[in-house]
Amino acid sequence: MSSTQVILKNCFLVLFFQESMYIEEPSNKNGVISLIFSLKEEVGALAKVLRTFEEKGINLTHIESRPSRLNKDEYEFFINLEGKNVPALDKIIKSLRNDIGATVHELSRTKKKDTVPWFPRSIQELDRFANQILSYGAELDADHPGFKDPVYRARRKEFADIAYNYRHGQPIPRVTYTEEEKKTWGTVFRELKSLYPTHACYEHNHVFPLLEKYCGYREDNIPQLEDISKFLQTCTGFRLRPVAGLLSSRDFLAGLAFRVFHSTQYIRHASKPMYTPEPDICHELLGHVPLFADPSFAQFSQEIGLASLGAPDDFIEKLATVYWFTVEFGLCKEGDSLKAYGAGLLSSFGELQYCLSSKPEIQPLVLEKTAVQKYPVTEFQPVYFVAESFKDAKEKLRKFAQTIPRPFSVRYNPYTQRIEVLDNA
Ligand code: HBI
Ligand code: NLE
Ligand code: FE
Repeated sequence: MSSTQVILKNCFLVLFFQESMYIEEPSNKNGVISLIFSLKEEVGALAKVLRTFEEKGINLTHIESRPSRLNKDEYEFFINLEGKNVPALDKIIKSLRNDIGATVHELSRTKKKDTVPWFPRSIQELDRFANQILSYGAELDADHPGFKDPVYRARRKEFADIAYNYRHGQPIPRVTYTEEEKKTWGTVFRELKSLYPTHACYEHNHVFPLLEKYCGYREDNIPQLEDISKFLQTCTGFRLRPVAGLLSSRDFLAGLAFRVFHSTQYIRHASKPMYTPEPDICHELLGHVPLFADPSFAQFSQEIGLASLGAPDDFIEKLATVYWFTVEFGLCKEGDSLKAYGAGLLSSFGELQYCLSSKPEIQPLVLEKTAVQKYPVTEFQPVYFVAESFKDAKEKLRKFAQTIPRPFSVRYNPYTQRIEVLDNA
């Protein structure tokens, strides 16, 4: 085949694939089932059939009729119905055939196991996640230190509303932080900054002074997401977008495929500066941001995102676990010593000291094992995994991603900011 033919063939596959693959829409989890059945022409024949659908609670969304060309005294009905209660539907089809003597053809049944979960194809489509948060950032659990603090709760709602109304391409609204908030930031900043030279990885320590120089990282100032987002774009093309609360793992990881990091903007409760289980501005800015400015780490993060697009639920869980033990709680080798690169460690002056002590268990990064490791989310980690380097972690991730059952592969086109889907068939 000539190279032109190869290119044409690939183009064709992309087009063909995008037209033909059934992608499950978020609003259409149950699929549509189409049937044709024929009935003898007599009073009430159709009504009788429709009643059986009604009795089983099956919703019809479309119906057409035509005289049968095979049997002059029969009518054919074409119907679409929502495939929610498949066992009931099987019963109805059986009874149509056996009790009413109808001829039934099943035209299509979009089986859930064959469908590919919806995923965003363009960076603008990340706007869809804004109202798909698992817990609204303003609702706190009873064991949250801010639960009984009405001022803190009202503040959390203000931040949630900024994120809720944000759309791709807009500047991220600037926030004037209160004196109390600045004080919390100051404590976290000061304590962590004194630990970074000995505890943080090389890349983190390399970028940190740049953030002080260009983005207002100071003990007495909480930097603005918009300034950081612009800075990151010049380093690696990563950008921030504000998020109102926790996203599902699927949505959160999908953002990374576009080099978009969903960032919270509120700060932890003043009563517990040294550790919080949820992400907050200290965690995002001190933990995540410095590493997203590193090209190799940025690429590793994007690979996790790309691997997640359209992956089945069990693989999303595995990728989220890999994310947890790398991007959030990863340790890496530096010569003979261990350093922290995980954001959950770099933003908690409690856990940053603990993770390099002799207390936790340390294991090498082996994705097949790492991906199924159980972990607590509200206390220090009992187990950490050590990466040889970001490059090594990225290569391991690529291999791991190949074990994900997907009938297609994806790549990100940075010029169009779109995901290109290639048929593997
Ligand atoms: N959502 N907003 C937000 N921030 C996170 O850090 C985050 C998330 N959802 C899931 C998640 N992190 C991870 O624990 C993994 O499931 C990807
Ligand atoms: N425990 C971290 C901290 O206190 O900053 C946050 C972890 C978020 C996953
Ligand atoms: Fe995080």
